[in-house]
Amino acid sequence: MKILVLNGPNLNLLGTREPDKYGTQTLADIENFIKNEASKINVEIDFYQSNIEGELVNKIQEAKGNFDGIILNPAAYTHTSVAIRDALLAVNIPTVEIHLSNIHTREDFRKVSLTAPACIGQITGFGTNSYKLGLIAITDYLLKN
Ligand code: CA2
Repeated sequence: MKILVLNGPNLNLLGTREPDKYGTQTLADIENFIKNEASKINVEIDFYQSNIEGELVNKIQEAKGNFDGIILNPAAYTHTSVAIRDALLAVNIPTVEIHLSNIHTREDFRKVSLTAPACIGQITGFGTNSYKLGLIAITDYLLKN
């Protein structure tokens, strides 16, 4: 099973600023963590981050035929991106949206996700463990569907 882990804008800054909101782990730490979890269950991970909306759209389009599922933290594009939502709907690859923070306890604009309706579900608020929970959710879904 092959899973694409896609990360949106500013997540490359993780561990350097705002540790109260997003924790102290870097994105490289999260990549190692999720790849280690995936290796235990024989899942192959491709891990990618971009600050550019179109590059995330390209990655989603290229995932068709190459990945069984997607774990997506669209970061700020969660709340704005019709383009990412449309790409997810176009490729129709099962996707779990994840967030480090609980977007429903933050500012009102973060409570709305344009991308979640194109996903099979959303995991939000568990810090780095949101990635692990996303992996459990997507692999379990793919085994049953
Ligand atoms: O909680 C999440 O995972 C978010 O997707 C993170 C996004 C935010 O816009 C979403 O509402 C929720 C922000 C990622 C920015 O990460 C930073 C890391 C360090 C310093 C500054 C930003």
